[in-house]
Amino acid sequence: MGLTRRDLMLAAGVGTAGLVATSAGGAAAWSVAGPPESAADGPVLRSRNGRLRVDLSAGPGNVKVNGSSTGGLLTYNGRFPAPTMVVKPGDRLQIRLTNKTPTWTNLHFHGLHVSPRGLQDNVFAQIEPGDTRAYDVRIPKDHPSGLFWYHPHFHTETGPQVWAGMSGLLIVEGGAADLPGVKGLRRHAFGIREGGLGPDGGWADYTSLTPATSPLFVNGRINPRITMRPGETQFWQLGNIGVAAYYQVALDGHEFTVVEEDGAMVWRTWTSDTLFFPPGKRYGVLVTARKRAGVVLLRQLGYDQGKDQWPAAPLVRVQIEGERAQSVTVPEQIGDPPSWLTDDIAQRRVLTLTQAIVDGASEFYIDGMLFDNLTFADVIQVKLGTTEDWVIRNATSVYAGAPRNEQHPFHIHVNDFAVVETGDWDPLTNETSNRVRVTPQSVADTVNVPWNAYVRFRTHFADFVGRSVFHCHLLFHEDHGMMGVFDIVDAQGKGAGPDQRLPTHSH
Ligand SMILES: [Cu+2]
Repeated sequence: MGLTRRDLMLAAGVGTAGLVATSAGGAAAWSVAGPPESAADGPVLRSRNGRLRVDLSAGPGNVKVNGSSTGGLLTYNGRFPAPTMVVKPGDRLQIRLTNKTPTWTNLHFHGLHVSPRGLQDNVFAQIEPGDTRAYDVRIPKDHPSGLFWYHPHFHTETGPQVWAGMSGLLIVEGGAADLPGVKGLRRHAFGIREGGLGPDGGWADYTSLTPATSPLFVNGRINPRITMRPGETQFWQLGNIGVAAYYQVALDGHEFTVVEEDGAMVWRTWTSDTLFFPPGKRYGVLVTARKRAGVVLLRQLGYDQGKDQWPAAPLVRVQIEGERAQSVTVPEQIGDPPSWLTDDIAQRRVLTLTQAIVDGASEFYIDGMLFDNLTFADVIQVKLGTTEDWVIRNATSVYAGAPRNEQHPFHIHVNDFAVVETGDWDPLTNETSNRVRVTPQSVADTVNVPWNAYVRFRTHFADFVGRSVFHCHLLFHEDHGMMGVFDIVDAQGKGAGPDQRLPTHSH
């Protein structure tokens, strides 16, 4: 319901650009004819009268990938990527999720500040194969505006299911998009992710994921095309909705003015030639096209994550053409920092990310613990309404037993944080160096922690009690243990819900 007719109409607008995979020395080479502009942004489902009702069916089936029917994916409603959902602060997001996959699943709304209990943003929810469950996510009236995304978060299945196609964009309207001058600009939302075709032409197996053989998709397309008029300013929201790739993104000869980070308007804008996207990261930016017509490319410049080296690749073809347009600028100061940034610190915590090879298999830990083994004694208790100071440090180099180190994108659910300090840290001597005090200009929900380094942030636990998680957003790491649990508890001791059982079932 709701989806069907609109989807059919949108599908009719999608062109016939072919995805061509040719075998050359065993490696897949990729080329593609330019898809029509209508395909650059995927299908959109918008809330009406305070509600967005969606039927989502998660399951296998042949799916159009870059214009070609492809088997071996798991998708929502047969779409790759899943439909973009657009809601407003104060809306209810009501999703009837039917699980037609062969394993457990659930839904996570990455970055949303909503309840982690019941069937809202509850990663402990378990939806069995064949079951249909009704999510009812109540988005607060004062919810930040920006780009979010949704994907399954059932432990051990998150990586395989997102890899197979189950992720999509979620936009909360307002914020930077409504700034004077910005409102009315042409907009694009780009969900960027890696993927792959197997030898049989179907979607490649998750375990075969390598940077060298993974083509990059933007809204399910390889190198989609958009247009800009000379001098035109557009508002772009970009997010990394894949499983492992890191992106350093640039637009030839242009710069980005950052107005939004991780689903919240920044309070001080900044300009940059590049945008850095570890898994899960999002930015909203203003881009002003040069005055000369022609084609420029939005590019992945490439990134060395330590274990994986992501190569350079084009993402979007930007055709600058037509009549000159008026450029738009915004002031540096567009908002105010959250008042909790100057709160007294109720609690300081240090979390250490490590990994090891055990019996030939990779294990990933937070403070030496696998998520699978956590008991109630390992759950971090935080108090509703307080502000804490957390240090996340990466000791991968000590335990990796491998010549290369790894970086970890740290992500926490329910509440945002503001990074206040970064630096190097030697896990052998416990000495810190190159300390940089950061004056926050924005909040975030995802931050990269390089090897032998640390990140310090402040976070405030507002509005919602319940049990939730923090974890590495490299989904293989998360699925293999690098995830911790925290309970937000109110003054009466109310916290985790009855449907938020730990994997050890011992709470
Ligand atoms: Cu990691």
